[in-house]
Amino acid sequence: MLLAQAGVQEVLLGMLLSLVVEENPNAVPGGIPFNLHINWIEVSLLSTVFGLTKASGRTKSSRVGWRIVDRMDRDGDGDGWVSLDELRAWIAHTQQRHIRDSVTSAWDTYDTDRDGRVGWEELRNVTYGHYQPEEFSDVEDAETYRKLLARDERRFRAADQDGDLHATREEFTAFLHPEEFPHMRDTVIAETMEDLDKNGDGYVQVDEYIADLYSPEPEGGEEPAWVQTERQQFRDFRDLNGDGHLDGREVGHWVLPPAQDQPLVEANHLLQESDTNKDGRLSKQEILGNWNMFVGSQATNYGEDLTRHHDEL
Ligand SMILES: *[C@@H]1O[C@H](CO)[C@@H](O)[C@H](O)[C@H]1NC(C)=O
Ligand SMILES: [Ca+2]
Ligand SMILES: [Ca+2]
Repeated sequence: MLLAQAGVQEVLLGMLLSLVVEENPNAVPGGIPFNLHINWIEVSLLSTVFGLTKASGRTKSSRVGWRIVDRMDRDGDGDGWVSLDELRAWIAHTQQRHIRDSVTSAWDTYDTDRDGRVGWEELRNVTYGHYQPEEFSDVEDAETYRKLLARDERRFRAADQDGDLHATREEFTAFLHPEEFPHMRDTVIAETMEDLDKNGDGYVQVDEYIADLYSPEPEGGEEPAWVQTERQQFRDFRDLNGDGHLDGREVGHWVLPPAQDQPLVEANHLLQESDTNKDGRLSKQEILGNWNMFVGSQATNYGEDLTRHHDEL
């Protein structure tokens, strides 16, 4: 660092203030809460001092983080606070955008003849090569391939509502994100069932449920406490009719809970955890003070949005 020791603090403080004002033109009346978003400030400061402002991914992500908070409020009532409604709307918006983006990026891969539809044959050829199912014999794990192919075909047919074996964008979205579409419910349940029901009796026993989450150490030993908790969960919340295993209906209730407003659940959770003064709404400081949790949540598309440009949000 080339700055002389004397005066450094004043210089830094000046930069810091101008950064805060630049990023937050309607600065909170009553002063700037330095301590609360120290990470953002530190990173901004250091990179400014080192002349890295635009080059540093972390700086950019912190700046985008700040803007995300602004947008949450501005898309709502713009009163300077983020309410539960605004947080919920933002999370729903982020989810929908994530789904659209994933369909857009898959589309080019699968619509190989560029006719604006994804045919089952296109999807099969891209995913499994130009083999017919019976030709998997030269593949090492032929049985696994056959099963995966059959499963994809079943899912495709469920998504392809007009049954022409060509998926429109909407139908292809249902194929890629079946959990978002009520008419895909049976498919999601069937797939979950197949994944878990190792003894093939058509039910999920508690050991099959646990096996999906945890594999015991080869040398044996005590089961960790969280696994015990999961066993209890199975008994208390998954096995609704208490007959000791899960049927399709119970699996459905678990993986696609009825009428659950997922964005609202997530928004509530973030609000509870971040609302330090318990006034039922979030200030920017409260959000940035608990920023790590936001970075791990759908509100930032699990952190991915922090590398986006402003107008892509
Ligand atoms: C898929 O592969 C088969 C076998 O190579 C080929 O005959 C067929 O035309 C391909 N279909 C599409 C839509 O690309
Ligand atoms: Ca096509
Ligand atoms: Ca079973």
